[in-house]
Amino acid sequence: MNAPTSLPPYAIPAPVGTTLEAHILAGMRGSPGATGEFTSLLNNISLAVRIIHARVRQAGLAGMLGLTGETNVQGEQVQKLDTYANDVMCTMLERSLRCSLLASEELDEVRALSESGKYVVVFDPLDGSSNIDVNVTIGTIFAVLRAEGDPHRAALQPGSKIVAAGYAVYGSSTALVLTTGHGVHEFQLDPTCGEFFLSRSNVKCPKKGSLYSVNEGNYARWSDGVKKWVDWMKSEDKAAGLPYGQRYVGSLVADAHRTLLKGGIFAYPADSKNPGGKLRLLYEANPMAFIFEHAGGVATTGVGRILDIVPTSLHQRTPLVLGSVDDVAAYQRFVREDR
Ligand code: FBP
Repeated sequence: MNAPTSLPPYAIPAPVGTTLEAHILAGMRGSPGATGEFTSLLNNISLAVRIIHARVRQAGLAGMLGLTGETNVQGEQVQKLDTYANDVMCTMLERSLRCSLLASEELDEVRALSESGKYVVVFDPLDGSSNIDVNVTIGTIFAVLRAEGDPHRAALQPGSKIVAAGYAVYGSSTALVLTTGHGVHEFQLDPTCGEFFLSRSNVKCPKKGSLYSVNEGNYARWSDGVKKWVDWMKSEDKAAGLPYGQRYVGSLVADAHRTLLKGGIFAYPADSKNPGGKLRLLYEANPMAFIFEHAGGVATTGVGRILDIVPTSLHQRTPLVLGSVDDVAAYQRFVREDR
């Protein structure tokens, strides 16, 4: 009996989307001298994200909510999911044998791995910890650098040296946004088969948006320039498209992801409580800055380019302003008055 020529209507629809691995491999084919080590490192990171995704989705049932009772190097109370996500990232990076050194928000010091590893990975295993217990979007943020120079200081390279950066958003769906310096691409996790499929390629941050995102609870602690900026954002000015709408989730990944796709501005300025800023340079600001710049957006301290900062310590903080070219330029005009 011959095979049926056309599949019955309830058969599996084809064609299947582009997987993350196929997308990375296609990118590597274009790179002379590519050895596949970079691809396998990124595959290990995406597997870590899928394992963390699975635990996040069942956290409330698996006793994974709440605190461990420990305090991390940031002085923050550690959530059980922080520790779990950190363990998963460390294990997958170690197993990759491609990583000579890692640095994590949850580890006091860098961790040396395989000497033959060509890459350094810096990461925030679980971003938005304050939102874990209330079922609000959280994420994982990472950046990859080449293991150059003094092995112990290889994590302290400026963001301009990054070769790949990405973040995962554990929200209504799980998405992974990634750039290896050739455009910014978004992948959605299909939980039915546990695979990431390309959902948006060559993401561009719009030149101007209509949303601003900042924790206004810090208003009293801000400089005059920042206060004037936020007051202006809320003022009535049809020509300038004001007032803007306000959105603030309190998870960098969520606020940045919305800003990347819809445009507008996210800001975590320095203030009298955090004079150096709150967010961490190496594994929060730098990866986001690399992604925004490759999507045609901007990432600044308000005064200078985030990716130009030469890090001096592992957990140093920085003011961070991300977003559309026009909206960040407006912010900078206001804070310039502070100087
Ligand atoms: P972690 O949760 O990884 O420590 O990140 C810090 C963070 O939660 C960011 O995700 C977020 O943008 C910011 O802090 C929120 O701070 P605040 O509660 O002061 O607005």
